[in-house]
Amino acid sequence: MERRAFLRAVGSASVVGLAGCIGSSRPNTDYDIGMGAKVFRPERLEVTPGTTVTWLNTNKQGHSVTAYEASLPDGAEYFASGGFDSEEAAREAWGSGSDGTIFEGQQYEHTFEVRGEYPYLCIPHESMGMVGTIVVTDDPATEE
Ligand SMILES: [Cu+2]
Repeated sequence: MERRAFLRAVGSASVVGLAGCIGSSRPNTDYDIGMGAKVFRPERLEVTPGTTVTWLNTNKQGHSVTAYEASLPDGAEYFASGGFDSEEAAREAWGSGSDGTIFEGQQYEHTFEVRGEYPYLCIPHESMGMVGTIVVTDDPATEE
């Protein structure tokens, strides 16, 4: 009798646990932009100011998220995986030791405050068209 009561309690607790964990306990599905073979998905993402965007490398190859510095909105903070404060520094670090690489299953995130368009690239795959754009707007399109 005691054992049955125990099992029933565990059973109902785990159902509650599953319902409450969507998103938080499954980090590999909790991201905004996936990095595929040579592509960011989606390529263009619109968000409201103050949104934290999360990239996840869903691919076996290493990638980077590196902002095009000259194209950022006025007053916007520079962003790049590896934490570099300029595009030049990010490219140099990649060239000398692949610093800033996001490996398979790893994430990178950045919070966007200033409205405008933020084009960015993946350093090793830029020439193959692996580029993307974050658009920060008060009226984002719902496509994601
Ligand atoms: Cu890439």
